[in-house]
Amino acid sequence: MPKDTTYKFCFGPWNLSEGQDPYGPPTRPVQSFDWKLEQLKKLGFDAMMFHDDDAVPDIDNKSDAQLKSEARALKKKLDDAGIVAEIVAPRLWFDPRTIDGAYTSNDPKCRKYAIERSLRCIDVANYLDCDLIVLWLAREGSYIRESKNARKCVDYLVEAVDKMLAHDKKIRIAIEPKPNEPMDLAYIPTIGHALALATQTSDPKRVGCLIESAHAILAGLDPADEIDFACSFGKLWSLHLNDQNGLKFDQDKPFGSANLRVAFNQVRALERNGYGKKGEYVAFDVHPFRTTKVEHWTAHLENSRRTFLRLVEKARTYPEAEAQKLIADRNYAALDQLVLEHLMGK
Ligand code: GLO
Ligand code: MG
Repeated sequence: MPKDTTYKFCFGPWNLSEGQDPYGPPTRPVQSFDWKLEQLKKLGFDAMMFHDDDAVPDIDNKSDAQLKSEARALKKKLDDAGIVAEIVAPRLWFDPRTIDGAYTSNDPKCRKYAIERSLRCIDVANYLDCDLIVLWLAREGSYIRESKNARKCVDYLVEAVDKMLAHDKKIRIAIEPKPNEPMDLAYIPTIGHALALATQTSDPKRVGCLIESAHAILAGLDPADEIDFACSFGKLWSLHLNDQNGLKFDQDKPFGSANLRVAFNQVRALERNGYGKKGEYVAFDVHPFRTTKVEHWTAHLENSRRTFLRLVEKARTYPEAEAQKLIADRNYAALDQLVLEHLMGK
């Protein structure tokens, strides 16, 4: 496998999923968290990402004291394994109180729940010695346009983020945009929306973003452009690399699996922006195919990292001078072919 020390890698327990989809049950036996951590360690990844209830299962029914002791026990387990907690994300899409949205629910009791749950998520992050939480705003949007007041919803989102920033003066928040699924239309569909929202909060310096390749593609955008945009504001604090074959359900395919050239351009964008140099991680938010056998359960993660590292080599050996000549001559047909030849190799 190609070696590179610039990048540190990460995935979450949900990336070793069991094969369930909306139309059918698991296709692999349910595995424990400890098994998943062991796989991560065996694969030589550096960090794990968490939902609050991956860290403290059944979190809503746990007291603050229980939350503290369970999160601390997990921290010890991670320390013993030499693994860091990269991020913690409040899972705001399972509970009945989040049916009609979490921070943007029409019901004030539900909005209150969502905020309280997020503050507890920050507590979990603190116990895990992690200063970054991720907000994937799964249900902040609508199925029926007229069911919510989108103007008010922006205020609700800012209010929720402000409460989090006030709860912990050191916590940073990375917003992970996605244009649809589970909602028909989400309120924060792109990085531009996420960064605009950040400017409205009480401490914009502590609000940044996370780009997921598939989510950018679902928004009809090029993930590499999203990376450059976020980096030009110094706001790309985490990353979910994966792939997506066009506009359909969120596929979370292995990185580069659908479009190698789009993947290459993401790696080039990361390289030119020095992503990873301030300690940021490359996470793969990828899932095994439903057909995957137990003995191949971790292949999608290994393959994603392998493709990523091979593309780093491709980015570093890209014939830049030749490309610049073609650009100066506006010979984009030749430039196009240069890229293809470089990717195909000899
Ligand atoms: C789903 C998202 C999801 C988040 C995760 C962390 O489409 O990509 O996997 O990344 O829940 O917040
Ligand atoms: Mg993601």
